[in-house]
Amino acid sequence: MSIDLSTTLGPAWFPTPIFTASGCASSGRELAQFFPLKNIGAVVTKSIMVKARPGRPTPRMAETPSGMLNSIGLQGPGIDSFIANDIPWLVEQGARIIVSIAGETVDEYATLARRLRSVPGISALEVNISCPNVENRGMVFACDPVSSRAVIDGVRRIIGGDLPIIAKLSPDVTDIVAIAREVVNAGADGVALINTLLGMVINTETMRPHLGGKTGGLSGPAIRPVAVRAIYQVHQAFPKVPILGMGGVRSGRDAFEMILAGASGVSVGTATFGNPRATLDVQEELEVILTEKGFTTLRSAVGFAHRQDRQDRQDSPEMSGE
Ligand code: RRO
Repeated sequence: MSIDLSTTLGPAWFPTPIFTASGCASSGRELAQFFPLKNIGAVVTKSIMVKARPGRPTPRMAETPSGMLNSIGLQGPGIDSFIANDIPWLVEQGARIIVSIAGETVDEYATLARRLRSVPGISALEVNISCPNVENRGMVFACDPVSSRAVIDGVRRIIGGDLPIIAKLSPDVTDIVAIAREVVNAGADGVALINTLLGMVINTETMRPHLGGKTGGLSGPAIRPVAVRAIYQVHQAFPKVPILGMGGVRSGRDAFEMILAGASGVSVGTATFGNPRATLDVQEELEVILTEKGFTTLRSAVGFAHRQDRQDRQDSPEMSGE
């Protein structure tokens, strides 16, 4: 089989389009016992903050139909430890690295960008403006166009042209295209679609919310159609803006669906909890499907589902002016 799986997210190049999803494999240490991290497109690390953080109270996970809720609450070692320990380890593994960052204020994002801009071995920054597990909804920058723009603008000013910026957006908005427009205008090279949806489980025995943090982020196959819809809409509006798709991908076929919708890369997250090899399995399955469908390059499949759509619109009486 000779198929060119390589892809780009703005100026960043990757040999394959299948990545880990932020938050589901920390910095990759646990996964490395199952496959060499250099064999997948990239490791997207758990969103890192300026300071170490213990996260939300337990329980932090709940099973839901075709998915799960998490309320981790940005647990992590803080940027100094991350730069000292995790990045050098990932570089040693030969992994391509996308560092996910999260802050409570625009200034915190800028501080993280400043700390990371000269660290060697990073392919891109994922600017996570959509974590649902924060103290209040006012801190979910991606739910507001002005706040979304302010964060990306601040990071872009610090980073200059050095590193590609991928803004991670929330599906919990009325118009995701409007938010995508803001972050792209502020200098994002691409968008990551989608973060988890805000959800809740109430334990009917205790009659109280199950999660320590009460609400949590819904992930897994249950949200895949929401992700496909968001990717399709954003690709339709901005066909040149690269999209990293994620949300419930478990198989090569699921990844292929996101690619047809317009994703140039696909992250595998929740599936990893049941099958630690899931990212590599998805990659291998995708290669087979692309070949079966007659594609010789990954790139030619990106956004393919829009072609017929565009054709239909051109053929319709309103479009052709008949
Ligand atoms: O840490 C979390 O609780 C978390 C994050 Br940062 C995120 O972006 N999405 C999510 O579902 N959980």
